[in-house]
Amino acid sequence: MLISRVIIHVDFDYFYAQCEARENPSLKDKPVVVCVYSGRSEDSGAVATANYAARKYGVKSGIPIVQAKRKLRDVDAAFLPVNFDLYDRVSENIMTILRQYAERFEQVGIDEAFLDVTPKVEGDFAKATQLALEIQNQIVAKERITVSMGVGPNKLVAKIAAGRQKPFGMTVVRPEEVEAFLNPLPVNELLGVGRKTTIAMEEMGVKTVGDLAGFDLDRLLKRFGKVLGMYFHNSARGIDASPVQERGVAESISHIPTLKEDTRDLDTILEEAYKICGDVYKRAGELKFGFKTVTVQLILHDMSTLSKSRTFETPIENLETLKASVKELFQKLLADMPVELKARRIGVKISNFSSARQAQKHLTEYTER
Ligand code: DCP
Ligand code: CA
Ligand code: CA
Repeated sequence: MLISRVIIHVDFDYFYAQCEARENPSLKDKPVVVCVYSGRSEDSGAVATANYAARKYGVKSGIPIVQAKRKLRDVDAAFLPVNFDLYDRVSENIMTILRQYAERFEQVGIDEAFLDVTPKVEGDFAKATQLALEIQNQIVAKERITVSMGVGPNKLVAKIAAGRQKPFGMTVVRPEEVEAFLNPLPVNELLGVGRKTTIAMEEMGVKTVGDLAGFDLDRLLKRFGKVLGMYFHNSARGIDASPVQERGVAESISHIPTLKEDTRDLDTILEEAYKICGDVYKRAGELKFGFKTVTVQLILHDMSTLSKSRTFETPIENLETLKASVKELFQKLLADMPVELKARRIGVKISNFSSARQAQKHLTEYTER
């Protein structure tokens, strides 16, 4: 017998705000607004998220802080700056719990994940519901954070289900319930149906997922093109074969340029090395990675490699520290290198990241300078 896949989607409730409330219990019953201050003027910037007490007043992600303050002017509300270290730490802890339950695991951003639990529950949705409840309670017990869950036969259905009941909700959609579950929903519940597409579909008389599922396929393909049209058609019918897949988390960032000529001269090497420091440091900043380990490499003609690394107690906070460390490491490495040898390429690598945000596995660039 063909068993259905069983996929759980987990989305953490009002995540940044909930982390803040966990750390400071006095915030528990107040509206909490977490803000990204731009620093331009006192209240310039946007709301990252708000707890449900604040949402009652119309405060939500993305609105200007000034507007949120206006909405909450008569209320005892807390406005807090973002504290990414806290959210990263909580996220990593919860992801570690989730990962243990999944046959396959896929983290999406800081506060969402898919778990394929098919073998564990033998394709049985009743067992899956029990498992999902257990996971939900486990997270409350260990991390004091509530999450909402969706259980479905694929990622598409599980994700939409997870958003149906929040906070601390659980929505289970069995394979035979998919059609009835999806049909009444507005089309913009589907991934990839944004504001423009919603308007375009409305003009075609398509308002709900059910409308889209029943819409003439040829006309749909003409309007949106083959790939997108087919995607909408399948999505509206709850068809999604995409696997739950581990996403690569960057483990290191390195640049390994070729030197203009072979050398063992420290100054020549450092001139090149400092440029690389700037590049990798910038890249780590873009990815919002903190890193603790610096590795330098000397690559010889036969591609044999000499390397030395140093790991700091805390993430490296500035480019100057990185450069100083790189200099020290190359000095040591050159002192150890047999005198008859010269380096053809040099490398600087940073690793041991303190935040596991999404990125490719190894971001190495072999560049010619
Ligand atoms: N976030 C942000 N800016 C946005 C949207 C979100 O900084 N425009 C951040 C803050 C959120 C986190 O991402 O806490 C997760 O986003 P969600 O959309 O999942 O929203 P929440 O977790 O805050 O609330 P919900 O309970 O609706 O999931
Ligand atoms: Ca969330
Ligand atoms: Ca989310």
